[in-house]
Amino acid sequence: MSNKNTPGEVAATNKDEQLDRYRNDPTGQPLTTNTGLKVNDTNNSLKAGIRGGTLLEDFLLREKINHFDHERIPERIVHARGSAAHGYFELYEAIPQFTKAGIFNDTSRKTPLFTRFSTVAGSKGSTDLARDVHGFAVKFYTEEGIWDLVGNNMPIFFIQDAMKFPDLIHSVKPEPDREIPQAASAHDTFYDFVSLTPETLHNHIWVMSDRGIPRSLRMMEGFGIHTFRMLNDEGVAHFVRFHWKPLLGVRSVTWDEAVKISGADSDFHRRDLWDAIDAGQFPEWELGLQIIPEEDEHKFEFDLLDATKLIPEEMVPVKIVGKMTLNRNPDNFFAETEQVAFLPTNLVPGLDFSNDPLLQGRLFSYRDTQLSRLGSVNFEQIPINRPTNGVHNNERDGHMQMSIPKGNTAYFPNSLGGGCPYLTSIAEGGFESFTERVDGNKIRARSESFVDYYSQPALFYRSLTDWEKAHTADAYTFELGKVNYPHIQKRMLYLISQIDEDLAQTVADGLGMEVPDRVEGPVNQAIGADADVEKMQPPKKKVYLDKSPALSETYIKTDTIATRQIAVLAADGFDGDDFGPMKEALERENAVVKIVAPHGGTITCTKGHEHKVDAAIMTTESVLFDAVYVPGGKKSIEALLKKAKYKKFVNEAFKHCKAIATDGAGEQLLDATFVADHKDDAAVFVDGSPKDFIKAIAQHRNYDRMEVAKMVPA
Ligand code: HDE
Repeated sequence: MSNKNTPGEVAATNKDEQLDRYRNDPTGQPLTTNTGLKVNDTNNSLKAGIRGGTLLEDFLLREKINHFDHERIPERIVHARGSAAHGYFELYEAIPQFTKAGIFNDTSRKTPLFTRFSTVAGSKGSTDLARDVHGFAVKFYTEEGIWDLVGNNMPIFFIQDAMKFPDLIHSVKPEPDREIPQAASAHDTFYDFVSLTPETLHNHIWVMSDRGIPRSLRMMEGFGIHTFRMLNDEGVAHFVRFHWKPLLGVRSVTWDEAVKISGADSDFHRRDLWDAIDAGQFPEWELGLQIIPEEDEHKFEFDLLDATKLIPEEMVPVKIVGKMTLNRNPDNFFAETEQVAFLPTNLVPGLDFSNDPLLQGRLFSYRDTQLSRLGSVNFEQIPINRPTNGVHNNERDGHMQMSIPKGNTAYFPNSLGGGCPYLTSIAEGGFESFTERVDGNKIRARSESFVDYYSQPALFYRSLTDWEKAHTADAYTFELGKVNYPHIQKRMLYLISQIDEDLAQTVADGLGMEVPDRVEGPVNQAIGADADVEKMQPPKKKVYLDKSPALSETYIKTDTIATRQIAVLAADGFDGDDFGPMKEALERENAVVKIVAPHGGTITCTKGHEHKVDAAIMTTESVLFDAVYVPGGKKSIEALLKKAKYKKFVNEAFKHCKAIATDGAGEQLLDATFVADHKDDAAVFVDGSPKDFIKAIAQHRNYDRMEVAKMVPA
């Protein structure tokens, strides 16, 4: 790679090394103005007399206040709430038969990357635990330039054509008159839109399932959604869909927890990601590809260009090709996480788009939005957005140009500049667009091959476990219960009945309504005023696959409890002989053990050792933990029993189907709770072994307890 003539920038093979040129460390440095002037007082303004008015002359005051006044930029129009981390990608196996992209051909490379996770609807300061689609955007700094894989944690999208995106987003965002509700889909306008636009049903049922409320950003799958293309050295193309598979498995919280976490710690996901990386517990995802030869394009019962359809893994297996590890937190939230700009148009040779009409619209939107968000066509010069290879072109000037382009030619072709920057042939690595034969009329319409809205939501629902189905039905009932217009609720019930009649009946029972057997007016108004509405009505669901086990959260197996948060309920006089071995066993598995005591500071165990309290009971909540352990110790238990919140803590852990263990007198706390009559539960351990407790935590939840858990008055 050449360092020659890189405007203002030396090429870097290492993103961290490149970022280091921009880091500003104030340690041991004097405070200065932006012009480097050392300052001797930043507490008092310059006044005409000690009690007099402030002088216009005070440039120190003006610089400080002026910068402050302009410290905000517009938040992202969608995906405003997000958290990010640095990491790298490693390839397991070269795949030159599919793509010539360097990142997929060189197993010795460690490609630096920056990944941002987000919710969609809420503002920048909204709760992490909103029920929502989650963004999963990865920026790879490859040797051939930046590749952005800007995906979500669900494999399909709400709409089929980019033209509908502003409508979708306007319907889900807070209603424009009162700006209510924040970060929530449970409101009239969203369901008005969804019920009139049945193509949304598939993504919608995913959001209603537990996938909409992940336990951790580290426990979500990621999907590129659209069909893309891979091109090999000979220009032969394959269709491809991208999948990220978390090594920690896919795990979620329950809705009751989500609501309570939003109050107890609205930064729950952000904190979890940061803490895990900070503790050296680096989250990892494997990258998988579903590869389809060009000639198989029309082999499926759905259209590969339709982003509301997934390709079941049972029909096209996911080929695992590499792994992403996130191993470093950003230095600065604004400079990196807020200013990072993802563009689906950021591609490298060997990758290309398909004609998916949703993807095609995105190819315009992302560059456009950066201009209002970051304010200048030079946004790619912001350190986090810079490629690690050199940038040379004739795009000059503009707000905040950070480079000093040399020479007197800013055009191509030129002879005065020696023909530089010069073009690169495809053989030598110049970008190549796939040559595709296109025939047909220029037409503003929807392909009939897209008109199947029920088959895949039905497949998804059929593939869930009983507890996943029950949670999904509860979510529909909750959301539709927040809708104030019976005609919208009825339209939704009708559409749900087309997915699954039992599901619709359960939701209708919860709403105190009947499932209608028809619905007034065309429910498919997204197809245009002149479309043949009758012809474009969605047909009854098809069954081309009975079940797709890969769609259930239980599909990815894992037995780790690393980073799981274990609450130890204890007070002065707790049994050190119980606690020691349990703590050791949990920490050996890299779980995080936290003492929740009646007060802050320290508590002393029966062995006379002082233990630091991690949280006083009044500062924390059961929903912030994955499991509860109560060591013995008569004095300790007496103290816990005096505080009602400990009983609430245990009751809630039981309600949320978490593992609970006690030793010795710890059982007395259980006896004072709902758990007293359920000590035979498979994830309740009275004087049990740490090994069994650990196994139960690794299972995430004991949902066999679900029906009993509903009775807990917490
Ligand atoms: Fe986005 N989307 N989107 N989107 N999207 C944005 O770009 C848009 C879509 C996704 O962490 C915006 O820089 C249109 C699908 C993620 O910074 C904006 C359409 C998928 C992120 C935009 C879609 C996504 C965005 C707002 C329909 C999954 C956050 C700020 C044609 C495959 C990236 C920004 C980050 C962000 C437009 C549909 C994922 C406005 C027009 C489908 C993860 O450009």
